[in-house]
Amino acid sequence: MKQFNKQATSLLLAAGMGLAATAAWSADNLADVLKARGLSQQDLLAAAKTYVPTGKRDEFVVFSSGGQSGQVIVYGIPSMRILKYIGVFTPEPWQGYGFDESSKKVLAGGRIDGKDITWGDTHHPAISETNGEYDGQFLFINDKANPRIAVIDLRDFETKQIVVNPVFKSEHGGTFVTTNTEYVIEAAQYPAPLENKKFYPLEEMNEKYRGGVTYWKFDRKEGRIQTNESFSLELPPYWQDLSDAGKGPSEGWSFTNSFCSERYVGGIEKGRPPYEAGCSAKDTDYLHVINWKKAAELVKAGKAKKINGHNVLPIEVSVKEGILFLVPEPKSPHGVDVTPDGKLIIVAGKLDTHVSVFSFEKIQAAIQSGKFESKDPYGIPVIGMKDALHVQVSLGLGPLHTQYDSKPCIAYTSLYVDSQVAKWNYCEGKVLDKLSVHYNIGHLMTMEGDSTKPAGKYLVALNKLAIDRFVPVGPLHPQNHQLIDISGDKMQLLYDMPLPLGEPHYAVGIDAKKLKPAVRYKVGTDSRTDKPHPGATLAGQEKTVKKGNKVEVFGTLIRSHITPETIEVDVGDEVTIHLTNLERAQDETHGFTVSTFNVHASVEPGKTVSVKFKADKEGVYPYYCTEFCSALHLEMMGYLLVKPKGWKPTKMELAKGSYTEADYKATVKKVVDTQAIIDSVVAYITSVNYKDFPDVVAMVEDAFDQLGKTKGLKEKHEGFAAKKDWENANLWAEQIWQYQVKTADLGLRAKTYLEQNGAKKVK
Ligand code: K7E
Ligand code: CUA
Repeated sequence: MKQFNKQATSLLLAAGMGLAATAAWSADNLADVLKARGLSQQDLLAAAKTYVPTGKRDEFVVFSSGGQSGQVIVYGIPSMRILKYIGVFTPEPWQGYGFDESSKKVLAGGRIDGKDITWGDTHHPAISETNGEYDGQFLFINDKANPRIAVIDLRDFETKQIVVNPVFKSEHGGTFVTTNTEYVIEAAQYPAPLENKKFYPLEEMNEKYRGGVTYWKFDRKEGRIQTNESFSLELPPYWQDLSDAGKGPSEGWSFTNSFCSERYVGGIEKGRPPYEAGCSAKDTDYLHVINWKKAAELVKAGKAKKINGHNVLPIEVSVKEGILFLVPEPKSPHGVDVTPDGKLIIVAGKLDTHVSVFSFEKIQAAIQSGKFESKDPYGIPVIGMKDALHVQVSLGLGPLHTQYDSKPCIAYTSLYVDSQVAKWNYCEGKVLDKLSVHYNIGHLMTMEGDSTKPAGKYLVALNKLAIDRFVPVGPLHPQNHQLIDISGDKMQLLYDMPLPLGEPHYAVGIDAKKLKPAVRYKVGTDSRTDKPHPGATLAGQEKTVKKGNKVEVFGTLIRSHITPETIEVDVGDEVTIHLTNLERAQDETHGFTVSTFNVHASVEPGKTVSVKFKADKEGVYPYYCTEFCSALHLEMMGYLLVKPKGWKPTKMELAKGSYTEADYKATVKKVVDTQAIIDSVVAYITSVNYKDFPDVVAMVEDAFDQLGKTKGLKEKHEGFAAKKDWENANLWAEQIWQYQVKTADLGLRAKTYLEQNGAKKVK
């Protein structure tokens, strides 16, 4: 943080000097640019704080909900450059998500009542934690509309699992993880009968409608949620909202706020005041305080009842066993955020200018001494607000969410109505600073701000409205994520980023160094199951198998050809094409599609993917690689021939080229010349300490991999030449050159890398 200020000063000095000496500088000096673009020194400072020069990387990585897109958006901080969209609840064609067989199975995990649901209203991402700190292994995200949770593995940034909540019809307060990611918390939103497909009239709201909180058991070794070990607490038909897990002293507990504890039922069409009036009539709603550790034990002890095959602890059991309590919280609260030390719980008012800071110690003292002010209509003990409060602070209009700084006692709260971020001290209950944002902020997010060790430095305001901030793109505006420097005493606005995909509600930011994604898969891996793919194929073992009307192709991909290059089937056959990417080079992804059959796969190095379709129409359908993977990427193709019933071949010869001996000799010379280039590059690489550069070692390995494929081809083309078959002689010599080109390409990339990264001569 000090560093920031130092940098800032020297930059300002530099800019100031520039302004003073304008006349002497060339046309494109800093001062001229500032003037021409109408930038202030403050702008320049912000630019310097956010600019990440070419070749450099961001310090933090953000996982943002993609809102109604059903995806996750990944971007870097401080640059705010978008890095990836992860397909989660919605098919995502680039990654083949929903267009290849394994990813279809992941999406099928999110089917409800036998129907595909191909969108999601994603709200709250959460990074897996170890001892309350982000560990960078997994990401979870919820779907509010169709109560579901997804698991993303951060080794490959792919969605591995979607689970459907068995008892809710909507949810909001997910996902929040416990200190060691034992459970992923998901709370209901709008009350409904817990039993599936059960109808009760709205008049029976109080008796038959229920809310709840689900604790999804996460198996870290498998990287999957274990549904049979998961459970829910039945809760009254208050509208449970957000949640957070306790940590430190409050570990083992979780907190879920609620609104509409009025249990109001609207009906504008019947002349009743709308929900918005009836749901905000009372001055207080309830914070649910739950001992999840004990709840898990009760479930193990058989105290749960099964609803829709899922373990649910009835309210009476939770009350009797002393694991469920309520604390009044002011007027239609929103957001519940446990402080990094786990001692306090901050709830924002939404319709109240206050944030309320509750003390876990006081809550526990009330529970221990049995000091309750009343019981709610369902018999749940209610702790007096005064007995639980640490402090209440008036921050402004529409407080929603709170995040924490690396500095003790410092929090930031979003003020929706005021369109401001408030910085305040929650230990002393003092407002420290306010910053206007643009406009109507929902969530905000500090780096690692949900963990026990927030990293400070930056805050992102996730603003709902952009209004006039960007070039207009029609009535539907992007959202505006604003980057704010929180390293000093005063917050400083640095950058506006339009987010053009859904309404991102929440985001989490992690130190980029904690993420260790893989470069390639072990050859033959099914990335969605993390297991060996039954369709995996090695080079030279490609084959097409036909059994009855089922055709299975076991193929491979490598620059720049697909093996096989012709697939012949009969009309009506069910075709499955398994493809293994044999590349090991970083970023050598191939794609695959077959014309008009609505299949697509992204096949990263080492991955095996299957696409499946019914060849229900006769004809000729090109298939090709969809990633521009090499200079001869366009040649990476083949033909699917769907033959009519009873078709017999008539003309058996393929059209021939007219190659001559001269063509052959020219190709052979090209091969010899190219080899000389390769040899010189190899000589350079081996003359320096290339082994000290793991990236280069990988490139060299890949290069020799490619060159190794030329083995036996020289004898082959010479054999054809001896028989004066110039076509085959020339083409096989050409194929050697194709491999050489890829070798040279990698070699030159390695050479450039070494030159740019200060490789040293070795003897
Ligand atoms: Cu406040 Cu869904 Cu987290 Cu939106 S919620 S803002
Ligand atoms: Cu492989 Cu293009």
